[in-house]
Amino acid sequence: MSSKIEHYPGRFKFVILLLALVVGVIVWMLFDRHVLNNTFLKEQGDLRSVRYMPIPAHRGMITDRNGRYLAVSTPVISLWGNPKELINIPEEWPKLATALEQDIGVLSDRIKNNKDKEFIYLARGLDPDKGESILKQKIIGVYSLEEYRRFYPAGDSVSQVIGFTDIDDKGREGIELAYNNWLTGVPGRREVLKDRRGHLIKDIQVIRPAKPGKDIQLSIDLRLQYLASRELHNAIEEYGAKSASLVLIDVKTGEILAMANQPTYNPNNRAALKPEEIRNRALLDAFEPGSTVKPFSMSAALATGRWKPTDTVDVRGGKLRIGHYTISDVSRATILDLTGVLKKSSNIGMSKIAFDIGAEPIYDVMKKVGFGDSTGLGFPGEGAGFLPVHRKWGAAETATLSYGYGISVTPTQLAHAYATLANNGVSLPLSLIKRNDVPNGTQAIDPEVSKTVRRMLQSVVEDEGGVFRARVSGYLIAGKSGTARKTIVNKGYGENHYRAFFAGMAPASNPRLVMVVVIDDPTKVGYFGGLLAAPVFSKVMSETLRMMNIVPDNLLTADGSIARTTN
Ligand code: 59J
Repeated sequence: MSSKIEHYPGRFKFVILLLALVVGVIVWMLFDRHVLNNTFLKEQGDLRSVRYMPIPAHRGMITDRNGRYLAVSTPVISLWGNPKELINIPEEWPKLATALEQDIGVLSDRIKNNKDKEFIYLARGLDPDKGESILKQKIIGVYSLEEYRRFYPAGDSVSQVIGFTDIDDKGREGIELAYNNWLTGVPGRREVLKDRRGHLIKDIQVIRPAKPGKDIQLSIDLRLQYLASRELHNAIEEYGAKSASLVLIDVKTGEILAMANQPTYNPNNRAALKPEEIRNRALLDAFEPGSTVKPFSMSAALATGRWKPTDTVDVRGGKLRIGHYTISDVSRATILDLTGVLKKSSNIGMSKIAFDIGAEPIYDVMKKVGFGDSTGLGFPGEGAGFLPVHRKWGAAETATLSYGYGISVTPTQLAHAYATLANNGVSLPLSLIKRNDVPNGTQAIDPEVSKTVRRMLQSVVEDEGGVFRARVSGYLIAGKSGTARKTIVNKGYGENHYRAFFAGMAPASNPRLVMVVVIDDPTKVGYFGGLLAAPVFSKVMSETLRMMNIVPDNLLTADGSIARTTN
């Protein structure tokens, strides 16, 4: 058998050779791919890697009632870096720092401190042009992200209402916070082909389109808002006041047409935000409203049927003692009818009426017009104020409630209550969002009573000796001024700190608009509401009536007599 093998020595050699050749080819191929052609293939592979990228969804717009932009999202580019790559190219850092307009020391420290990470932000929210020009320099380890940045075209005039978003586009204050879910979009997803440096080679497909956030149209009229904000600004300057607020309501719909506060801030530049500028005082700050609530106490008195406008009270002396408590009047008077009590703003007169009817009817009206309850606007941090309730009301508590102390309200609540008086006693829920339909209201004050009180408030402004600074030429105004001493923590009522108010409506014959003006802690000119707040009311109301084309109800006729429309 062994001799047989020796007969075919050539065949054996051939097989060995063949095997060796195959092994050799494999080794060569391995060598070729792993050593000779390594970079070429790696580059080819890297050049064509499939990635998934988010498609940014833009946030819904906020506009005023006429579609004017209040908050819009503009596309921006954010640049990020991969420190693992950047750490290897220190020679490029100065170029990068210059392009980013950043300090080279700070940038190199950030790269070094994050050298084990794969992501750091280099710059966020750059103008697309700027971002692209930096990307064009093709610095290794520098990548981009598409994002949106919020821009507030109306500047500082509506800032406390709109609020703002943070760097991640999330609502942080105001409407931006309250309606964050509504405004926020859902990012989409796309499949792309990218090179190793993250540069897009090819869009493959949109896996899920971005769902943009939904828009919001506010009830605010930007023209009126500008006007209100400007006049409040002038007022705090002229009066040396700490702050001021204004609320303007459409009586027929419950929509808030303007809500302004000073001091304010520019939402587009929030480098040095101060808490006192951010607060939407008109909705958040509650304080003792003083005599601006007298019309509601008067409504209660009339509604009991025990009082009619011609009835009188004796307010002689200017002081009324009840036990340890003294009620004082600033303006001296003798015998006043009910209109006179409002015109002279007699605390004594109001208290005597309150003693006669008791505190409960007054409490009931105040409760029904919304004092002590949040207005339900859903605004973050909105105040409810405070309406006291007692099982047994003492004389001092009854008196102070009737002329506006021991109770606290926000400017918006006060405006809401006046809007109810203006709307024949029907309380409509307020809205900061534009309304298409007017919701059902509730009858909070008897319609006849509200008409009577309105006529009294017209006398307060339009009659001789009235609050003439609140008047508007061509229109009849009904309203009430107020001046309230401010309480100082642990010190009771301060001698030199006041709030000046004016709350009113126009045209008085058939009111369309209600406005409340509050000036906090004036230090110049004076401190009475009739002196400081009434002129602001007059200026803003005057322009508002004209801008809204509301028919005048107080025009001079050709023969010089006054044509007054009454309802
Ligand atoms: C007033 C108060 C403080 C609290 C008094 C204003 C009270 C009171 C205890 C003295 C200035 C002042 C609970 S005045 O609003 O009566 O608006 O044009 O602050 O009475 O009992 O040196 N308003 N204001 N009262 N307190 N407590 C008048 C009046 C009002 C005016 C002027 C003159 C006060 C007509 C206020 C206005 O109607």
